[in-house]
Amino acid sequence: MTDMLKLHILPASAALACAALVVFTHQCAVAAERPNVVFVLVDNLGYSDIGCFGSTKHRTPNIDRLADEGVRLTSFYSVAPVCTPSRASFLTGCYPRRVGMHVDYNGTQVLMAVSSRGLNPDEHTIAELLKDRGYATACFGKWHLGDQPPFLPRRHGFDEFFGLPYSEDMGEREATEYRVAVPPLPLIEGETVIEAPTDPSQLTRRFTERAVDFIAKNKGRPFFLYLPHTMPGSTRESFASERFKGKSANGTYGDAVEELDWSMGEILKALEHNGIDDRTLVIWTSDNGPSLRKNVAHGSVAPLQGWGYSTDEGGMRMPFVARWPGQIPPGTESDELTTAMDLLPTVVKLAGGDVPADRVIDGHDIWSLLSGKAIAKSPYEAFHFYFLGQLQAVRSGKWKLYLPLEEKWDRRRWRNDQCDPCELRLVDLDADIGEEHNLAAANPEVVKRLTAYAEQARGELGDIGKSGTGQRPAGHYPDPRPLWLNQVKSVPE
Ligand SMILES: [Ca+2]
Repeated sequence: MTDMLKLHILPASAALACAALVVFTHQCAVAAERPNVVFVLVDNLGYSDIGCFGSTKHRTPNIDRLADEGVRLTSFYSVAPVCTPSRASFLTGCYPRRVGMHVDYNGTQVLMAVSSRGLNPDEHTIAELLKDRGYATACFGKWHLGDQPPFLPRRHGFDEFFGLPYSEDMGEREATEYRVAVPPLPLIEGETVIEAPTDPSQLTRRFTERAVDFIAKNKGRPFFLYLPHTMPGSTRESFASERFKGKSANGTYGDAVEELDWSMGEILKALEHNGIDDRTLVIWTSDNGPSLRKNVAHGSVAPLQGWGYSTDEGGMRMPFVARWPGQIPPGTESDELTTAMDLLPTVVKLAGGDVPADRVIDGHDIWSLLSGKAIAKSPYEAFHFYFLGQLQAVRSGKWKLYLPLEEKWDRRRWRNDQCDPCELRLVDLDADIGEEHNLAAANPEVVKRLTAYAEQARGELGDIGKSGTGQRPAGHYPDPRPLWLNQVKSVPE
């Protein structure tokens, strides 16, 4: 079979095509029904921090190569502007409020160390669904969906885990009257702490080495490799290993970004070296926009406005590239609205599986968009921007409506003193990607329509002070313990 023929047949319905054409080669069956998936998620990196999304500061030739050989999505959103809820959406295909991961018990925007909350073991992650399809699965990087035993990656479908249970800025802290002690930053293998404190400057290199080994070890079977890097990360200064330290034109942040690009290059080399390039889908994106660190901008979101930890475009619109040689046409792009919730339905479908039918999954299969179908449109009638538990904005088509709010919650939870009360604002993202002009007065019907979507979301998913009818509970572990070095695992799987 020629590559050209594969390109025409496979994207439409890979599994069906292979089933119908019994003369298909074994390679086709493997490639079409069960692609490997490499999902790289970086932390707190901005919309224009890589070359193929406009960066002129950072050298990112390997990530840019993904775009040259694949597709860029230019209106792809993370579903929250901070780590924990964003990651919950990527892995479950749901809004954070749907699965109870929008806030920690104490009201913080992400799960803190030694929290009794975590991703409910009853939820189905991508890893679990792919494992059911015979995939080898691994997570090398920052987890941040619960640090207690029932919530760690091994309990959520990953055969292997090597990484941090939470953010690299959650280092050792003594107990106080109000807070439990937090141990030195733990590096975990499986469910055992093997180093503490671990050196964050070595993490990108070490996660990459593990990824390359995993690819080689599993080249003969389908695999799902989740690589949630800790960089550029949450600390004021980012970290990079010696080879990259001090080498970029943008300080420690740039050094970290360029090491992340090196990492992507190593993985592409490993896929080629092991002969599985053409049956591997690679996805690369970020979990939320870059933060202002002591009011200094390290990353870039231009031409968007706003920063990480906000529902502005700069907080939640992410650079996204995907590559699958022979299946995704090279050098393509789509500006249709897509989100992190779409990863699960899309990937599970490509693996020949189905999304769980016993619950609501908010995301959609966007393979038609990734594979360049000319007529493919966004599957979203409306997309909702929550910060913690507060619904702050709604997008439908080109319109984004910022809802009128008496008190707008921001990263300090907390009053946003630039905007209280916040006025209703309607922006046309096609004409005004920088969100400068409020067109609400001239478009009352649009305001009415998007306001109705917001009301639907409030009923289904809830809002500040109001539960939604479609929410499911987070996981709860009544006796959380700090993850100390040399602690014996005490909770059976
Ligand atoms: Ca983050």
